[in-house]
Order: sequence, then structure tokens, then C-alpha cells
Amino acid sequence: MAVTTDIRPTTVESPVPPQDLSGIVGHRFIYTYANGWQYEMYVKNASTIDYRIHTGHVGGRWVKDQKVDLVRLTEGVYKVSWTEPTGTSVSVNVVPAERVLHGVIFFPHWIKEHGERTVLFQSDHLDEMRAYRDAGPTYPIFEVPEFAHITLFEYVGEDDESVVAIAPGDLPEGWSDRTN
Ligand code: FER
Repeated sequence: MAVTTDIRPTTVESPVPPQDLSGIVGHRFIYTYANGWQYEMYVKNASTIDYRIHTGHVGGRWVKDQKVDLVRLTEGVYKVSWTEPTGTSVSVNVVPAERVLHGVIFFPHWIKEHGERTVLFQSDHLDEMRAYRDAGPTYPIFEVPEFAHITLFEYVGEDDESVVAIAPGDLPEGWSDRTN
């Protein structure tokens, strides 16, 4: 039986379980959270994502070259975590084989009040986002913990700048609704 024989508890001497990220690196996936928000993530390499937000509180926002912490927790279970220049923190657990994902978004209070300020191509507005972050208010944090269903999961290759290259609003009608 395939049980947990190769999963050893982590220790100070051996802190990280075996890491094989090939099941998520180089993949693009589109998913819809239970609250209806539709997102797209491209894991460009083991430390970088590009993404687009198709609908939701900050629908229309898109980002390239966000640095992330990516780990494999166990066979087929991945966790992607990062903090945005806006001050938003995100941690997403992804189980591709089950087409399931769970994300927790921690928005600073100013984004709850003024999400529209972040609806742009962030890479062209990094200093502006940091200025908003520093102006706040940060608290109370707006936490959004939601499951999502992965509607599309595909291998597109690593470090391909053409995968996420245009704004969500400039894609053909219905583009993000393609499933597999
Ligand atoms: C996600 C949840 C939130 C995600 C990105 C965010 C790419 C980004 C939030 C923000 O900065 O507005 O699943 O995946």
C-alpha cells in the first residue's frame, strides 16, 4: 500500500521534505473561488508567478514576476505563498489531481475600501503600490479564505513571457472559461 513511508517528520537538521515541483512549475491554471472570484496563475518557475484576476473584488488586476515561496507538502500537494507590494499577503494550497485549491488572501484595509487602486498592470506601478501600502490603513485586515475549483490546468513550459502578456480585459470574450 502506498502509505506515508517516504514522508519523514521535519527536523532542525533536515527541515524540508523531498521537493519535486515538476507537477506545478511551468503550469497555468484557472480557478473559480466559492465566492465567484475567477483567477489565473502561471507558475513561471520555482520562485516566480505571473497572474491575472478575471473577476472579483480586484477583477482586472494583473501581475508579472511576483516572487513566491513554493513548496510541495506531500505527493501532489503544493503551497504558494507571497506578499504583494500592496501589502496583500496570499497563501494558496493547490491539489491539481483533485482540481481543488484553497486560498487565503489577507488584504490591508485600504484595499477593502479602494480595491480599484490596484486594478492595473502592477509591474508598471510598483512605487505607487508601495506608497499606498505605506499610507494604509492596514487594519483591520480583510481576510478571504475560500476553496476554489480548478477549471483549467495545463503545462505551458517554464519562463515563457507570452503566457501572461495582456490585460484580462483585453482577452477574447470567454477566454478564461475554456476548461479541460
Ligand atoms: C490568488 C488570490 C489572490 C491569486 C492572487 C491573489 C494568483 C492576489 C491578490 C491581490 O494582490 O490582489 O489565488 O492567485
